[in-house]
Amino acid sequence: MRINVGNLAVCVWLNKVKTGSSMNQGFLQDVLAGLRLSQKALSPKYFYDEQGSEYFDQICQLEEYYPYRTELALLPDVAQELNQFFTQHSLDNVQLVEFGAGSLHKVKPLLQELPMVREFVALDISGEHLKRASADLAQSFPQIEIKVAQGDFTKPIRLELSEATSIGFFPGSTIGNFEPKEAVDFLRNARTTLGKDSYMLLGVDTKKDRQMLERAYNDSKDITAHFNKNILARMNRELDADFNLDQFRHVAVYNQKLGRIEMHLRSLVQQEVTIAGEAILFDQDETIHTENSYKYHPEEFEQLASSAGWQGEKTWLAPDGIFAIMLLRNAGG
Ligand code: AVJ
Repeated sequence: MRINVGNLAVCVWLNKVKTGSSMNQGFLQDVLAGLRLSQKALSPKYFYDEQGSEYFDQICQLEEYYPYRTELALLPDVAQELNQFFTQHSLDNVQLVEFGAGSLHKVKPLLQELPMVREFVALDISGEHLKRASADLAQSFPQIEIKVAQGDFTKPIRLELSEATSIGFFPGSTIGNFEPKEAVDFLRNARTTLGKDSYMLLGVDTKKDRQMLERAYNDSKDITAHFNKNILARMNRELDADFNLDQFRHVAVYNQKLGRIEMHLRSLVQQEVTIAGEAILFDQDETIHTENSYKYHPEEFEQLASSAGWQGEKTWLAPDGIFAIMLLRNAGG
């Protein structure tokens, strides 16, 4: 059997594979700390329980949400050129490591074109979702060793590395969820995780006009609103909270100065909410900041990556420059 899920073999790869209960502990602590801030805030990583991962998959099918389909359309070309590049560099034993692997749609075009990939390691915070997706992937690629692990990749992780050259894969512009400083930390950690002579392939959403950006996060079917509010529903389910979802409104705006989409949940009334016995007060119009999605000019991102020890090797741009896929090389040091 090629897939190891939730067993001891998985624990060997990760410093800490969070179990259901310790995950909940961390969730409660983070929630209470975040909601005590003067600008209330929650980490977007908590969107992705079963329900949230499902909503996110629906977002990816929306006409307004250009990042998903734009990146997916770019990947076959990227994969072909990567094949040439790796062949030229005589890389014949490659291990692909995907961060935040989710539904595993994006890796398929890569696995199809890259015969040198012998092993695929998928990390995601939503274990069940990943488990289902990986069973499907294993069927399509019987020749590739597939390993999946539930884990929080915002923390440093340690992988049991084979002799293979490691290539990190971080699609979807999920890197945009980090503050730029945190993105540098993540990239530096990834460099340690992947080892010397490694590469990193990243999806980066680019800066563009406000209208297109805001449309992508304010879809006409309100799926993004459900996705955003799911974090409230999740607290109700898991933390014995009593949020009334109708008393909050989804807000997504482009903060041009900071180059990021911000998602918030705005309290429509003054109200008190209880979470695990703790009372939290909301003024009318007060918001919970639930997500940042940073947008970068490709050169700007290269600059950021270089401060984490990664050198820009190649950039693929979608038509009109609306999305970028970037290959970085571990510059050592
Ligand atoms: C998964 C982080 C790339 O920022 O565009 C989609 C998440 N939030 N719609 C993004 C998201 C609202 C998405 N990432």
